[in-house]
Amino acid sequence: MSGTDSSASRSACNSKGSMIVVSNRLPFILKRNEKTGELERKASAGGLVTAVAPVVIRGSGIWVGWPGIHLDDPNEKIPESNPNDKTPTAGLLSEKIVPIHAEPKLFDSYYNGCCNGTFWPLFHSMPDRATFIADHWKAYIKCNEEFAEKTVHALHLLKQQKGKNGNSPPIVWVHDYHLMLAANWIRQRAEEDEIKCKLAFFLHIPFPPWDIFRLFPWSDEVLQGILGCDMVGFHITDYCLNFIDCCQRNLGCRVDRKNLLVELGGRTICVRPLPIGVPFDRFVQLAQNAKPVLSTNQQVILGVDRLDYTKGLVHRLKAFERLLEKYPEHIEKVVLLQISVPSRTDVKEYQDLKEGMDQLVGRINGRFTTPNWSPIRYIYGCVGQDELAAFYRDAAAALVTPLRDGMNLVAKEFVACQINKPPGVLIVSPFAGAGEMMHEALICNPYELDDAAEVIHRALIMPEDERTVRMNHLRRREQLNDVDSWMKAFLKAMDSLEEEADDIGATSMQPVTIDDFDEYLSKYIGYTQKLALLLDYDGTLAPIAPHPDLATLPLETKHTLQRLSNMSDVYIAIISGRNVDNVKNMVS
Ligand code: ADQ
Repeated sequence: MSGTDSSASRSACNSKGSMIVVSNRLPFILKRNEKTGELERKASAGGLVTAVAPVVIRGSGIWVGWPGIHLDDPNEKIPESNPNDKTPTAGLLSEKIVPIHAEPKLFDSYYNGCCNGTFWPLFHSMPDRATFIADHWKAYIKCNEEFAEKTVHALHLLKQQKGKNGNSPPIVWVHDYHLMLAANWIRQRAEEDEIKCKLAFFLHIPFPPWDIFRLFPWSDEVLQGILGCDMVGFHITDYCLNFIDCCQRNLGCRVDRKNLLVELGGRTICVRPLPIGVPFDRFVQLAQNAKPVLSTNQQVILGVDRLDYTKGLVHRLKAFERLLEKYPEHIEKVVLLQISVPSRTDVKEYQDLKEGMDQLVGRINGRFTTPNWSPIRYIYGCVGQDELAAFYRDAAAALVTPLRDGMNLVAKEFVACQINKPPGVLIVSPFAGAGEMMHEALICNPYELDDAAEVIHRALIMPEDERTVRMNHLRRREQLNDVDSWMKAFLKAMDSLEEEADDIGATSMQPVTIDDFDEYLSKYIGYTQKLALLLDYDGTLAPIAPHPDLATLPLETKHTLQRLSNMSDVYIAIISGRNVDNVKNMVS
């Protein structure tokens, strides 16, 4: 498969109204230059920014968020981007930025206390790690109010601006668990000021089941906050259903599970699965251009994660240790390369994890190291995108085994970078959103160490043709469902996608190809893991004969059908104008 085929679904998209993005962080951070004392922008390179920033810029929209620094003077001007800046936010003018300022202690209580101390573990179904502290919740409310106020200010700015999107109402897109209360206040204040807008929320982490969610003492307020939106998006249908369940059981809302709708206060809120993708073609390009960084003949198993307890790193190391115990033939032949980017380093939980990892790596290496080889290479740090693409490209397998994860972009980036033959093998946890949809990966329950060791062994010895078939399917799906198509799906769900003439032509004029057919079928076969064969009888299974009773099944066809019908994941249906008994007679 070519990694750079272009498709209509991946052309740039525009929104009908200007877009205001509201996220905890701005799409870049501000740093003070130590020599000049001036503020400077430092770019962030995430997929979300890559997809969303161009839409905001083209539609003359605004980004509301915290700049990553507490400024003494809140009126200090946000600098323009550096003239050499080639990142997607380079075109985001400072007048299109509305920064959030918060008193440092309050912000810490909101961010480290409530967001990362409560919602992060709770929403990842780890309630024992969550703290429920009223002051943190109060700080969360205050900060969300501040974000809401600044968003209403942004709406006023758009109203004054006579831009290209003047006729359609602006879209306000609130992101993630930091801002679950903001939408309701934005709606109320916009209504008071007679400003029309469409409101959307997207959660990047899982939405937990009701019996976990209700542990949060102020869970009703959270739901009411989110339901201030017109559309609420999650990565996968399971999270949508969890949310709908909570709305019904906590708030007594009328809900429609089939069409994913919730009713509250006379409004109907749409809930939609919108699985995020990665900038696939950019990763292909990076992989094509990156110099090799692994100088070893050993097979490399790769792990790339933020150092977070949800990512299952301790379990992963233990599974690798089990592999070496059970299959000593891998000793001196295989290396686990774990790259962990420091994260939330001022939180004790994360400091403990770092210490635990250091000790475990030391213990396993101490146990198995030989004069020529150590089983684990551990990089505690952030690596550049080029280097990352080279690691992805050259690894024999990737271990993406979180205990819980909203989606997990690493799995998708790895797949995009598999441009070499034979390709590597993706091992993914069923508890990541990615595990729900990347069916051709090897699925591995990170809690079950023995089985995880078996799965790693299977990946290491997998024949080339099996690797290739699996990876081709994975790559095709991720290329089609890249981050731009996620952006389009979002705008469609908001009924705010500006159809381009090219797009309309492309979808209505292009002939259906075998690839389209494969893609269509893979949705059904892949999702259920079952194969349904719908077979026409006369003229297909049996040759046309002068009389219907003479149209019998050839023996070979009969045997094939028998073999298929014995497989538990294959369903066979015969389509015919004959009556049922007659068809049964003919095939039995
Ligand atoms: P995260 O929890 O941060 O995202 P993930 O989706 O894996 O998790 O994204 C991590 C990103 O950081 C990837 O783009 C990866 O390349 C990069 N990264 C990780 N380690 C790195 C390292 N050592 N050096 C350089 N880069 C590194 C949250 C949710 C996820 C959801 C995303 C997007 O928790 O479930 O997929 O948002 O919605």
